[in-house]
Amino acid sequence: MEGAIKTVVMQYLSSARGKENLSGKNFQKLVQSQMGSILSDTDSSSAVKDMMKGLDDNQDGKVSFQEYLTLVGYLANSMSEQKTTASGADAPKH
Ligand SMILES: [Ca+2]
Repeated sequence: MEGAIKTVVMQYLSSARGKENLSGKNFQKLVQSQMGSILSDTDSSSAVKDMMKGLDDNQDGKVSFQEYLTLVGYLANSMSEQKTTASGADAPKH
């Protein structure tokens, strides 16, 4: 459990490269490298962009840690409801 939380935090920090927010490009890399098997459409950059827009509460074009946690929470929720399958969950949309 602690290891999982640490992974969530460290993945964000290393993807953000010392910045406070993830750029669109770094967000895409993170999603594709770390969430490819539980999210569908991660190979599509337009789908990832749409997902990022849905997460981007303050609409600054970047993903803050809080916004990233929204995605993590969404995925955790999907898993708990067993909606996440091998074929992947739909990306969160607003
Ligand atoms: Ca944002």
